[in-house]
Amino acid sequence: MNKCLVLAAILVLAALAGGCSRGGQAGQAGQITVGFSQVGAESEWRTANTASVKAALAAPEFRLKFSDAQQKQENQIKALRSFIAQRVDVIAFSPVVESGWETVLREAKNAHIPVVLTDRAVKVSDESLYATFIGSDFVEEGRKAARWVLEDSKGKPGPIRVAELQGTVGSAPANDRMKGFHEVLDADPRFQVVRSQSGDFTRAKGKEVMEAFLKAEGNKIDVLFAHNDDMAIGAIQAIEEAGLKPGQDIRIVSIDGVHGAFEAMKAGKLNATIECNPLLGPKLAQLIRDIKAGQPVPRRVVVEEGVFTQDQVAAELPKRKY
Ligand code: GZL
Repeated sequence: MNKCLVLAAILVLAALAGGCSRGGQAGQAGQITVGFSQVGAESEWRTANTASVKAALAAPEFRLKFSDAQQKQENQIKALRSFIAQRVDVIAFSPVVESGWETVLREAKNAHIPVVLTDRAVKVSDESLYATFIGSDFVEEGRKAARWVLEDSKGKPGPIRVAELQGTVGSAPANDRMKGFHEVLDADPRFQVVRSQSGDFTRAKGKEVMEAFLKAEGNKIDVLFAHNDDMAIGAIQAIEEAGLKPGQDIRIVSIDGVHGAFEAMKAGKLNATIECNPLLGPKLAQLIRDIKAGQPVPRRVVVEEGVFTQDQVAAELPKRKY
């Protein structure tokens, strides 16, 4: 009888020990438990980004805990604190805005949990609060949009009246795309930015703000720069409802390169989209493996991306992966 009790106790202890490795509840031995906090589901880009991350971290070596913050920083901070309490192996997240992360990132550091920034950056006083940042160069994306406007406006006399639909207030893509766009455009005195306001990266808000722009400017807008394709697609609806021809009466350039943008270009309603690659999953998975294996990782991993205009749609659309 005693032998049975001892054997049972050994089996129970072994099971508990196996389940107590970092990663909270019983993850399989050797799995890397990853806590991922996503911005939300606000755009086609975000949908593609989430699909890429989930697909890459579905590999058996990972155990993914995924949280959707619905574009609220407080939800992301709660999620990060929950990942810390669950003692995940690595935290990865796309910070909805640039500031306000110092405290929770210090809590992760004190818990010896490495943090990977994906897609968007943070502003912190101590760069050691995160291991690496994988994402696009948003300032360059803004410059590319302005360079397209300059090219498209070659030979046109001023004043050329520009409206700008900004992304989420305080977010790295909104701040940096605006910075890059104005760095290039403001050098040409023909351009007047008559309206600039946030559409929060969504189609609905993009349409609503564009309606207000058109009303305020008496439809006298020549160029629209939208920080993402979703807001441009919303604005296209507003432009049509105002009786104007998007892509002709108002020349439109936006950023992301999502499928909807290629469809809009095919219909002649959008003139150009600056690619912002959301397919970060595979590179993120490799960074997490390397961090877990104690390998050095670069502080910054930039993704390559192009510019697409209407004349390229036929050739490019079949090749698009998002
Ligand atoms: C950019 C990403 C932005 C996209 C938007 O990397 O953070 O957020 O441009 C998305 O479509 O909502």
